[in-house]
Amino acid sequence: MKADLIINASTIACCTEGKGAGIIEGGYIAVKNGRIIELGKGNAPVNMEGSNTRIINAYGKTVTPGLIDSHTHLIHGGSREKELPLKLKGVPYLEILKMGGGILSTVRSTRSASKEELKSKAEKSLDRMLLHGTTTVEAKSGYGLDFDTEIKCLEAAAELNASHPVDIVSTYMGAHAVPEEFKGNTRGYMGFMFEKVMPYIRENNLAEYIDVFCEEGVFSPEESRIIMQKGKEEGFKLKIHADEIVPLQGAELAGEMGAVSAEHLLAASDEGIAAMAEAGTTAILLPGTSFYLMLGKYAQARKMMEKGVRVAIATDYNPGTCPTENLQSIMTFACFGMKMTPEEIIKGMTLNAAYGVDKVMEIGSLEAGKKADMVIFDAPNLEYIIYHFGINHVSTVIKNGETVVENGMIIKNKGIGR
Ligand code: IZC
Ligand code: ZN
Repeated sequence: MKADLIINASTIACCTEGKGAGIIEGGYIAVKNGRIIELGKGNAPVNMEGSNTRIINAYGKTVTPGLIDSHTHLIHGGSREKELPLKLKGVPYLEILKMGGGILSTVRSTRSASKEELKSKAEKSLDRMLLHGTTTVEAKSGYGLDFDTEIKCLEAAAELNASHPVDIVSTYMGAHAVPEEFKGNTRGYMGFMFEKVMPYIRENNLAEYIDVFCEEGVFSPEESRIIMQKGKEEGFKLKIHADEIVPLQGAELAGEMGAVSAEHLLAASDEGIAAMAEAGTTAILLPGTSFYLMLGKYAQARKMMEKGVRVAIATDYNPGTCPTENLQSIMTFACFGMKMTPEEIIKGMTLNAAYGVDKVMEIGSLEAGKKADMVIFDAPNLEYIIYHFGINHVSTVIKNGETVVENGMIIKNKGIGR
């Protein structure tokens, strides 16, 4: 039997259900066989302190659940730093896409990369995520668009899920853009996804979700509805990139379709917010993207929370609109951009993010019975992590009860807890 005991933690953010982040000041967490068995304030139960138990002294430190990055475009080839001059000249994101750049430029790089190349690039990203405290990540395809490349990307994600400590939740996002070979024939491309790609992914269990980029010049709300309906019929759970730039009633559509999550939502209407609250759709907000697209505008997190919508926060890690794997930087953007409190933010990257990927029974909070996915930050409280921004505060990461990061460095142990 393997056991760990964290003692003397200055702050434990349990992130359990209810108001606030369930803060314990000065506490302990006991872990056995990869699960949390007990936690509380004050001294640890004596019966844990056997010779097989590893003691971790977290004095002066903050313990949180393993962070969940609930929206990323993990697998892709190439990078888009060459778009910087265009961005600085003020050429809008959707304009760059229309010119065949943006997503379509990453599609070209991804198509020409081998599966091994994609895996080794994504593995570096997963390492960075883990070092910054992320233990579960949602990963969307959508830079292949043709059959072979989409499958290559989803297989790469599945193989990395098996070999890397970070758990990956996979999403098929064929509806990320209309590929050049179907230009002007969106319906033809939709038919191809429905007949050729979705059934194969389903049969081979390569994705749990589908996602659609409902946006002006990409997929209209009508097309998005058809894609979501078809995805649902195939047995996928639903996600949608909704109201990112142009208000298209994407939030309303998410509620109507019973999507697990709607993401971005900068331009979501009051009716859309109400529809999401009614349907229990989690809002996954991506403040790093607002910053990086220089939109001068953030999603209305405070209003969504007031209206009873669960708010999760993620990186949107992708090569065009938010090239960072670091959720700690995103905490600072969420705080200053959306006026969220440190407790709301940590809940957004743990419990609410677990709702956003429908894994709340296993992860997302520190409570007896859940997986021992935990981060120890070298910071006395949550505020400090957000305040001292742009650096990595993680000292230790525990995944399934195994220490995978120690003193801020990865201890390589592939296939842990499996
Ligand atoms: O590569 O531009 N919004 N998809 C929808 C993205 C941003 C990623 C990209
Ligand atoms: Zn995205």
